[in-house]
Amino acid sequence: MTQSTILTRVETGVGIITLNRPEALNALNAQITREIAEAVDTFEADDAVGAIVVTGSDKAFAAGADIKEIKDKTFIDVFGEQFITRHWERLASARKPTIAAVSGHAVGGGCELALMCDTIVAAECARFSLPETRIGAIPGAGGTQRLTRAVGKALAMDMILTGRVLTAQEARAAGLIARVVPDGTHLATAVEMAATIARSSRPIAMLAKEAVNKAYETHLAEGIHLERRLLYATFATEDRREGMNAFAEKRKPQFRNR
Ligand code: CO8
Repeated sequence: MTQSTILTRVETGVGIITLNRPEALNALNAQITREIAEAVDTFEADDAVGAIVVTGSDKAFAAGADIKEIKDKTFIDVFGEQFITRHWERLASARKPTIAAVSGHAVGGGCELALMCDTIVAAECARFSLPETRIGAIPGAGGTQRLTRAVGKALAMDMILTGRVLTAQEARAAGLIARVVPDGTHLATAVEMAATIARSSRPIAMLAKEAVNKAYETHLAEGIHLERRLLYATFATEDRREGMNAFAEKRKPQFRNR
């Protein structure tokens, strides 16, 4: 049997997916993208998991699509097998909150995989780039859309057309990532953030995530309308009542995820 290309574990309510193809700097081949999608399916169905963290090694989050695997493909191959759409996008459609913990190279599809997560925590040594035009392709896992929405057109064009590499500090200043932490502490920070999310009410966190993501997909009036509807929906939950009662009674809330 082929050895798995990822490692998974659950810790403090957090499902952790570690990309594990060190020989190829976690380049994303068909097997690893399928296994990531399967791990997301498993964690979404697991009541013990309230949030998901995706990480790589200290040297590389992921060095992009596996160029050696795709270099001989034809249009008919990639069109027929729904290359990228089939497995990669599963992470983007996760309903539970997701965090990318990035160290080292987040290149091409690796950067795009991080961008599929709800937020990104990076070590100082993290480097972000979309250099696909350097090898005769273009970003194809959402990069032209998600990067542009995250950092704006001017910087997205700079990165995509010239292959410019952003340092972690530059990525944070541009709004691509949420936090920069000392080398070696990115995973612990991301897991701590995810554990905080996992301790909150699951349905409330999912509603909040859905509302924020809508800001990327629709116009302002429509987004505000959805936000208001989702806020009203929180009033149908026991956890909303518990959260507000706990505040009034000066005690910690006991969320029951309902
Ligand atoms: N695919 C396959 N193998 C890779 C990849 C990759 N993307 N990246 C690194 N590797 C392999 C190397 O070939 C090398 O293997 P070997 O030891 O057998 O020669 C091993 O990983 C280590 O890599 P390096 O020796 O190159 O390590 P360095 O530290 O010197 O350099 C870099 C690190 C800068 C990250 C360098 O490896 C690099 O530039 N990699 C390629 C990055 C890249 O261009 N990524 C974008 C890929 S395209 C993409 O993601 C979206 C494509 C959508 C197109 C759709 C088309 C249908």
